[in-house]
Amino acid sequence: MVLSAALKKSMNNHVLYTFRRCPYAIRARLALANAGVNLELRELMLRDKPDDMLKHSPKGTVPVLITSGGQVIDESLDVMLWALQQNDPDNWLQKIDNSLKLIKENDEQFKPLLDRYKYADRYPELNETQHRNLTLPFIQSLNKRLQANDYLLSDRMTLADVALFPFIRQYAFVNKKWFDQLPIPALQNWLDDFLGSKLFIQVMPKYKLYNDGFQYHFPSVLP
Ligand SMILES: N[C@@H](CCC(=O)N[C@@H](CS)C(=O)NCC(=O)O)C(=O)O
Repeated sequence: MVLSAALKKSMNNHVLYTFRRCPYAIRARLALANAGVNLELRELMLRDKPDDMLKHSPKGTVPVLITSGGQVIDESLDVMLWALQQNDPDNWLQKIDNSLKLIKENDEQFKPLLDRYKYADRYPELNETQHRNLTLPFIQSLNKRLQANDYLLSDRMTLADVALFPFIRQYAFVNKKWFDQLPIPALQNWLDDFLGSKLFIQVMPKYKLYNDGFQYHFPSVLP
């Protein structure tokens, strides 16, 4: 069978289905970019997921990485670990057990509280301030860690920093004015540094949609 050039190309490349603002997709792109993994990026909207993505990963969440060998990796943490196993130039995998513990706390305990605060009108059993109050112990615990070290687990960035950052970003921007006046300067500085970093900017260009016929080389070529 003669393959079209496009099909041949996509068979040789890793492919990433992603949604720009999704915190899970952001953490995956950060790890992939830092590892220098070249891939074909396919941007989507959650309400209009490409059929070929759903064929590979019917659960329908982003990110989804399909490796050139055909392996489907559809959990963001697994994408990060896969990327860093290819190449981990800054040793983000140091203290991996502690990283995984903190990431679990973020994903399983903090994230549901963040959703309730961000979408408080969908959870009317409490008002927004009450929902927000429930998030504070975790936020304060991160600030305390950052008072002790430059990063969450040590004076070097680890997987935990990269995996949590997109969620803290999302949390801060629910009400940035309120977040900025909290007495948590260590966490605010950590967030600001990350927001201004080359790596973050590199993974946040506005891509056109794969369903409209666009796909991009990632991370090197900006659209
Ligand atoms: N546990 C998954 C969660 C990914 C996830 O929930 N992504 C959201 C977007 S931020 C999603 O795709 N939701 C599906 C939808 O809203 O249709 C992971 O870590 O990759």
